[in-house]
Amino acid sequence: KVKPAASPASEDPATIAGNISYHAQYSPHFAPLTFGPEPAYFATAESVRDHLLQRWNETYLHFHKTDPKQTYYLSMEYLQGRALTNAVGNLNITGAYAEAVKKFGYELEALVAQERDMALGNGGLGRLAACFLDSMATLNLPSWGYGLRYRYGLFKQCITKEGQEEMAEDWLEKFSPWEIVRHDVVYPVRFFGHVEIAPDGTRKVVGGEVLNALAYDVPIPGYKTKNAISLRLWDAKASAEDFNLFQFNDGQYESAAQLHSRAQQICAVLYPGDATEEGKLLRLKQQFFLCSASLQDIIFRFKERKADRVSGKWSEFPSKVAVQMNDTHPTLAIPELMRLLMDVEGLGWDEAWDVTNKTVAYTNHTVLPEALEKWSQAVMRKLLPRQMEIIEEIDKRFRQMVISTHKDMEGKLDAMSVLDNNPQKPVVRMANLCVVAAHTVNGVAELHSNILKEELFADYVSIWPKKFQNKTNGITPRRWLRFCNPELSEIVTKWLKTDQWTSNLDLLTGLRKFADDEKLHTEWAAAKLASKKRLAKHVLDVTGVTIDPNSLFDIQIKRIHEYKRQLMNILGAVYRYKKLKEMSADEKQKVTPRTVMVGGKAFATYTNAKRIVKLVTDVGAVVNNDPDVNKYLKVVFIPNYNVSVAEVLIPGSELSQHISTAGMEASGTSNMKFSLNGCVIIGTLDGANVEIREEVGEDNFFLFGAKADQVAGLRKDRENGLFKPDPRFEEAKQYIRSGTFGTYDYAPLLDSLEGNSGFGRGDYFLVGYDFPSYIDAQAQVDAAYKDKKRWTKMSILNTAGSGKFSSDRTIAQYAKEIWGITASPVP
Ligand code: DL6
Repeated sequence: KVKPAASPASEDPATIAGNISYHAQYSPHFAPLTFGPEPAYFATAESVRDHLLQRWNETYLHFHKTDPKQTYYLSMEYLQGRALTNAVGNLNITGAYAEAVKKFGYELEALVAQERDMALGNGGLGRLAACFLDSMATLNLPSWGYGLRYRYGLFKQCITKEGQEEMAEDWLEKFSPWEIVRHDVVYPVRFFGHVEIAPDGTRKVVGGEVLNALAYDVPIPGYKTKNAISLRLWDAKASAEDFNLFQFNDGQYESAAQLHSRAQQICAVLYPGDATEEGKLLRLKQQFFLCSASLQDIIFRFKERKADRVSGKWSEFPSKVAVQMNDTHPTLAIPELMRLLMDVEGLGWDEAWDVTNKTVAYTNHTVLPEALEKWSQAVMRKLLPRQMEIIEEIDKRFRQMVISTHKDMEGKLDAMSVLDNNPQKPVVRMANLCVVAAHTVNGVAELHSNILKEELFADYVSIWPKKFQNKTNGITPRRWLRFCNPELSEIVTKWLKTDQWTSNLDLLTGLRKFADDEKLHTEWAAAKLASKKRLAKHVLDVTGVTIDPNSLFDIQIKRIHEYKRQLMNILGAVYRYKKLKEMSADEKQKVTPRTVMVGGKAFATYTNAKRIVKLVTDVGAVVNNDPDVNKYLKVVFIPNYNVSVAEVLIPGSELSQHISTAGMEASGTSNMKFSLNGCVIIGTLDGANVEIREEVGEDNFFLFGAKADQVAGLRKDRENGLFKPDPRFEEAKQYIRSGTFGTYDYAPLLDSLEGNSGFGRGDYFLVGYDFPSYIDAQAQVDAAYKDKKRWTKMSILNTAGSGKFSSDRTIAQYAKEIWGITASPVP
C-alpha cells in the first residue's frame, strides 16, 4: 500500500506560484537560468498536472473500490487540441493560475499560446471523441478512452505558390506535460506467425513478431467535479531481447535493431498513406495494436477489481464492461476479444460469442462507400492468422443463422455477409462484421441514422430490428463556448443569471425571451466585434491579409472534400467578384461587404481536394489585391486549420457554410460550434443541420439545395442529359477557365462538375444543381445582414437554440441507452 502524499495541488495563487517555481527547477527539461515563455508554459503545465494526477489517482481508486460497469471508448483518433486552458477551466482554477503566473510577469494567455496542439486525429470523428471524453468525465461516468500515441499526428499544412504542402508536426518534440508513462502497463501484441492446434483442440499462435504496447495516460478532468478519467494511448516498443547485440557489434546496425525500427513505425504517423501494400499493412497493424492492447488491459482491470475473477466469471463481463467502437477502425476488437476469451481464458465459442456480442457496440460515421473499410482477406490471414480464422467462423455461422431463421433473406446474403468472396478481390467487410457482432449500431444524427436503417444496413433491420439507434452528436460547451469565447460567455451568464448553462446547456433557451432586448443586442454585438478583431489579427499574422472587422465574416472550416463542396463556396465567391466588377461605383455602395474565409486540410493524395485549396488561394490573391472591389470582398484561405485555430475562428464568425450534398455528411459538429457561438448557418438539409434548424428556428437558418431523397433521382437526370445548368453556374466556371485567377490548370477540377465529361463523376456532388439556390440564399444573407437588429436577433436565437447539441446530452444517452452505465462521482 502506498501512503497518500501531501497534495501539491493548491488553489492559492502564492502556493501555485511556488509549485510552478518548483517545477521550473526540478522538472529537468530546461536549464533554470532563464524563465522565458516556453519554460514558463512547461512549468505551469506540470503544476496543473499535479492537480490532474491527484484526481486521476483518486478516480482510479474509487472505480476500483466500487467496481461499476465501465465503458471503454476505442478510437483511432483523438483531436484533443491544447490542454492548458481546458484543464484550469474544468478544475475551476483559471483565476488562481492567472494570478500565479503574473508573479513571473506573464499573462496566462501568452503561456497558453506556447502549447502545441495534440492533433491525434483527422477531423470530426477525432474531435467528437475528444468532446466525448470531456463529457464522460464531467458526468462522472466510469469510462476511459483508448487510442494510439502517434508521434506525428495530423500534418502541418503550409500554403505555398504550389498550393498545400504537408509537413510532419512533432507534438512530442519537447515532450508533452499532459501524458504519464506507465512503465508497469505493458502488453505483448503478436503479428504474423501461424496457428498451432494442441491435441485437446486448443489453439495458439506461434512465431511471427511480438511487439510490446506501453501505456501513456492523459488525464481528462471533468468540469467542476473531482473525477478525472483516462485517455490511455499505446506506444509500440520492442524489447531488449530483440536487439541483436552480436549483429550490432559486427557493424550490422540496421538488421540488429530491425524489430525496434518496426515498432517505431507503428505509432509514427496517423493515417500512413495506403496506396501501397506496405501502407495498408501498416494501417492494419495500427488498428490491431490498439485493439489487442486495449482488450488485454480491459480484461486485466476486470480481474484486478475482484480477486475471484482470476478464475473467470465471464458471464459477468458484459455487466462490467462496455466497449464502443468509434467507426470500423477498431473492428478487430471483435475477433481479438473472441480469441482472448477462447484461447487464453478457455471459453467455448458460444459463451465467448455471447460475451463479445453483449460487450461491443458500433458507431457508424459515414455512408460514403469509399470510406467503408474493406481489408484483403490474404493480408488479414497473413498478419493475423488466428483472428482471420475467427472472422471466417463468424461469417459461416452468420450465413447459417440467416438460412435457418430468415430463409427469405438468403438472396441478400452475399451482400450482408462479413466476407466478400469475390475471387477477383476477396475482402473482409468491416462494417458488416460490426453489425453482425455488435449488440447496438448507431448513427450520429437523425437523418444519418435513418439512412443507415433504410439504406446501408436495411437488410439487417429485419433480422435485428432493435439493434439500430440514433445518437445525435454533440460538442462540449466548455471548450466551445465557455473557454474559447469568454466575452460571449459572460454575457450569457449575466442574462441567464447563472453559469449553470456550462453543464446544463438547455438553460440557453432562457435567452429567447431577451432576443429583442436592445441592451442585450448592444452587449452581444460588442462581444462579437471583439472576437472578430481577434480573428482579424490572426488572419493578418498567418496570411498577411488585412480584413475589415465590419464586413460580414463568412467561414467554412472542415476537411477539404468534394462532398463538403468548398468548390461551391469558391464558385459563389467568384460569381460575387464578377458581379462586383460589373457594378458601377454607386451600385457597389449598396453591397454588403464580406470576408470569405476557408480553412481545412486536404488528404495528401487527394488531388482534387488540393486543387480546391489552390483555387481558394488563387482567387484570394486576385480579389484581395483588386482595389476596385477589395472594400467589398476578400477571400482568405486560413492555413493549418486545427483545434486551436478553430477556437479563434468560431467565436468571430457570423455566417458559416455547411453545404454538403444532402445525405452525405453524417452529422457535422462544427455546425453546432458555430451556432452555439451565435453564428448563423447557410446550409443544406444534411446531417445535424436538419436538427439545428429545428432547434434554432427556420427563420434563423439560410436553407437551400436538394433534399437527401431527391439526390439519386437528380443524379439519374444528369446521366440522362435532363439537367439544364443555370447561366450563373456557367458564368462562374467560365470566369475561372478564362484565366482570371492565373494559369494553373483548373480544367480537371471544373470538368468534374460537367455532365458526363469522363473526368470525375459527372458532378456527382450536384454542385451545378444546387448552385442557383445557393446564390439566392446568399443574397438573402446579404439583405439580412444589412438589418443589424434582425441579424443580432438571429445570432442570439442560434445560441439560445443550441442546448440540444451539448455532448453531455449525447453521452448521457449513450450511457443509458447503449452502455448501461451510471455516474460514479468520487466522494
Ligand atoms: O461523427 C463525427 C463526424 C461527423 O460529424 C461527420 O459528419 C463525419 O463525416 C465524420 N466521419 C468520419 C468518417 N471517417 N471515417 N471513417 O470522419 O464523423
